Formats: sequence, structure tokens, C-alpha cells
Amino acid sequence: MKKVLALTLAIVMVVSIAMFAGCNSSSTNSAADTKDDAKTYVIYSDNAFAPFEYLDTKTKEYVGVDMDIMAAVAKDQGFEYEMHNEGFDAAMGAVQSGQADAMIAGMTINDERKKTFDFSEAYFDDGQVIAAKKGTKMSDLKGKTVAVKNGTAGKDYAESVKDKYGYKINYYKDSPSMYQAVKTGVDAACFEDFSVIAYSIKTGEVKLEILNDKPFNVKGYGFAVKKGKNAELLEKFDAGLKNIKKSGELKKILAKYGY
Ligand code: ASN
Repeated sequence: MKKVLALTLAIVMVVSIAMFAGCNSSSTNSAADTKDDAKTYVIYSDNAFAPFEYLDTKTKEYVGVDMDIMAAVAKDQGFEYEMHNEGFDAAMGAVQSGQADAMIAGMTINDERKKTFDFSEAYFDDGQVIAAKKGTKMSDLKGKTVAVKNGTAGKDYAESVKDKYGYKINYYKDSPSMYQAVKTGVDAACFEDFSVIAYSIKTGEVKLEILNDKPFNVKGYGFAVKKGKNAELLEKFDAGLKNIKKSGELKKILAKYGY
């Protein structure tokens, strides 16, 4: 009888130690705990920016260059993360408010953004173009409206040459809304990253034409954290990016999406 009691007691002790350990480890996994290595990072992204991030309608999962880079870097560096595809402007807001640890969203690295974000090394280069219905000329934009996406480099460029071309600007929350506005004639043109609109034109999804010969403001795309925050995550990202550049994995990811 004594033996059984001792055994029961031992089991109870082992189980409660295991429960305590389990409980402890799950609490250190919380996204709010910034100092722990076991942390699950919260990463935000755009939601309709093919081929960098877009919903695969068959699998109902977000896929694309950025999604693959994030997975490859996290695997290389051994960290966990959860991805939230909420839109570009929402991602910037989430990083600035501390709701997100970082963002990866085909984000153009520029001096203005460096005032509020710290960026990784660049993993892709791109600039912006103006797209419109076939046959449109830049001079046709005078007195019309053009479409831009909130918070983007395309929006900044559109604002900077607005008076030169004499158009007004309509602001949209995502790229498909901009394309739709041009398609239906609400706006005469839209401003978008070259590789993104070119991809959608190539797949037949968007029936627009690029007006300018060369993209303007070509700059690198980078992973970003809030300025002065999450330095360890940025270091891990850069270390992982370096490794996937060296191993050829980044090249493979880009090739998978036609680059
Ligand atoms: N390249 C755009 C920007 O940095 C990003 C985007 O539209 N997802 O503003």
C-alpha cells in the first residue's frame, strides 16, 4: 500500500513539474515578450502584391517571393513567426505602433522611411511606373484623376509630379482597387511598382499598359523593423538573407516567380 502511495506521489510530482514547465514555456512564446529567444515574431505584410505576396485561391494561403524569403530566413536562423497579410499601409502602422515586430512587403528602402524604420540589406530592386488603358499618353492625364495606394512609394512619386502633369489623386487601400478604378474609368492611370504591375499584365489579370519606358526611383526592397527596436530580429534576418543569397536559395525563390 505504501509503495502504491509513493508511486502515486511521484507521478503527481512529475506531472506537475511537466505542467509547470509547459506553462512556463508557452508564456515565454508570447509575442509581447521581446527579450526571449523562444519568441514567436509577429510579421506583417501586404495582401495583394503579386508576385511578392498574394492569396493562392486554391490553397487559401498567402504565397509569393516575400513569403518564401521569410520562411527560408526563419528556417536558417531557427526562429518562429506568424504572418499577417493585412495590407501595406496597415503593415507600416502595425510596425510603428508595436503591434508587429517587423514587416516584409516589397517595401522600398528610402531615406524618408529610414527616419522611422530600420531596414535589412536589400533582396530585390524595383521602381515605380504609371499604368493606364492602352493608348493613353502622359499628356492625357491633365485634368483627370490618378490612383495610388496609401503609404506607398508610388503615392509619394505621384504627389511629387502632380502639378507637372496637372492631375488629381485618388487614394486606395490596395493594388486591386487601384487597377479596378483604372479599368472602370474612374481614374485615368495608376502608380505601381514595375515588377508587380508587369506580373499582373503578364498573367492577364490586369489589362493595362505601362506608360513610361523605365521605372523611376529604382531602389532596393527590404525587411523593416521600427527604428531602434527589434535589433536582434533585424540581425537574424540579415544573417539568414546572407546565407540564402550564398546558398543560391534566394535565386531559386525568385526564379519560381519568374525572375
Ligand atoms: N514598394 C511599395 C512601397 O514600398 C510596397 C507595396 O506597395 N507593397 O511603397
